[in-house]
Amino acid sequence: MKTKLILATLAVMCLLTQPVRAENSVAAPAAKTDASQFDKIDADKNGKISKEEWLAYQTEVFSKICPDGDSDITRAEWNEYQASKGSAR
Ligand SMILES: [Ca+2]
Ligand SMILES: [Ca+2]
Repeated sequence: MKTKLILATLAVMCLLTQPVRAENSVAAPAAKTDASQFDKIDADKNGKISKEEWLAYQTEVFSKICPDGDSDITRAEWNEYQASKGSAR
């Protein structure tokens, strides 16, 4: 009798852990995305992001947020960029 109770408890515990495993598998692609972003920033592909590579990347991002090229990001430009990022996902 006691063995059946233990087996039933283990079965319930296995069922309860299933959703946690599903969430973990969802997190894996996000880590992969970060790695591909690293590769994108690492322009010379030496496995390190130099300050120059980082600043070049940030300059590229700045240009995307500020398409009029006036060296200032207005709140409207920021909001438009954020909205475009949201729609791209
Ligand atoms: Ca590099
Ligand atoms: Ca601007």
